[in-house]
Amino acid sequence: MKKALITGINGQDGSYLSEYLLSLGYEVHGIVRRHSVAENQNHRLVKHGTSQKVHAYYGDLTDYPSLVRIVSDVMPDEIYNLGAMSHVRVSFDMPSFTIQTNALGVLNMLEVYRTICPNAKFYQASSSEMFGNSVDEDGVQRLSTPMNPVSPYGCSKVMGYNLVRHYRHAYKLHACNGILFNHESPRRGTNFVTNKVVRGAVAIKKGLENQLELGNMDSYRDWGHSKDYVRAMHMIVNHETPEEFIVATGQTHSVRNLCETVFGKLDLDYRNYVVQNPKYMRPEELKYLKGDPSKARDILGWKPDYTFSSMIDEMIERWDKEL
Ligand code: NAP
Ligand code: F7E
Repeated sequence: MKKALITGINGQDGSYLSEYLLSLGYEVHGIVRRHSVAENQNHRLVKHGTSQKVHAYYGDLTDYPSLVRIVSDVMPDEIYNLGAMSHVRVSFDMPSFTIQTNALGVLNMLEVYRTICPNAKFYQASSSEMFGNSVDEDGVQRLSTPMNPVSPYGCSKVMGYNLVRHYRHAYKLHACNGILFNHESPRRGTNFVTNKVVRGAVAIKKGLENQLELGNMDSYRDWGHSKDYVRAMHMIVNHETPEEFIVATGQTHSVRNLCETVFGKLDLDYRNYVVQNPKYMRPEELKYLKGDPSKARDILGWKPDYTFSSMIDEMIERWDKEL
């Protein structure tokens, strides 16, 4: 039985990945952070019925001794480093914590990996936010597109990405990066735009709220489903050679189009309900993302099961039940 260790196991991706690895017969271990409300530290695992099936340990990416203890105890075959301060807007408010966790945290994990279980395989959750506003002439980001991050989050992820490549080359480790474009689901945090729009539209439809406040509606994102993307993580780490892969849908939608689609599915016109609030704008915005997933498709055989539309349907269903 293979052993996987997941940092950020209580996050959106961590919860789907643990379910997927359990379905493949893995023994799944994960790191959770202590929270003053104990129920919150593993709430996604409890909610989706996996808390009793995984082994959870208190730890933190910024706390090196905790990582040494956990990795020595588990001796994993595969490490998935998903833990991060993952909200781009919040990274402008908390730049130091963001860098500590998303950049120095990767360094901590790599050192522990290199010294304790160098024969394991290592996956790093890298992000399309690393590209910033670089776009190739044909309107796509690919592995050769320059990285010019435009947020503390993007800067921290570039550092993590480069550290993984450096450790792979310097110490001959099986360490790889998945550069994942935005991926969503009913489990997405409610302060990310997709789930915020879906929750808000369903609340308006039910007469519980009467408007939705958003920031910039003219940015474009390549949105896929987390469930499809965690399958890609497993494929990337188990590819015979450690490499970089882009995971994306190859399609892009504006935030405005997202609103049109979500409200439209509920027979509402978003223009009657959505208002802009400068509080949700960013000091610097990443305007446009559209990824080229051809390497993952051709080499790994990865392809998504969900479409933009079926993903939104699933998210609407969650809020319809919950509100
Ligand atoms: P998420 O829902 O925010 O989950 C992040 C997890 O990291 C949470 O469980 C969080 O713990 C944990 N965490 C935060 N700070 C930590 C620290 N200092 N030490 C240990 N754990 C810590 O994010 P996600 O959407 O699942 O994303 C997973 C990873 O993929 C992240 O690294 C993210 O940056 C990256 N990524 C995401 C996307 C996307 O569109 N979703 C795209 C590209 C890359 P709590 O549960 O206690 O808060
Ligand atoms: O914003 C705009 C916002 O916060 C998407 C993370 O998973 O993907 C995610 O980062 C767009 C931006 O995601 C609101 O300005 C408008 O243009 O959902 P988001 P993100 O910043 O793209 C990348 C790939 C990651 O790696 C990150 O971890 O929507 N927008 N109005 C808004 N965004 C939010 N959150 N809230 C609004 O009210």
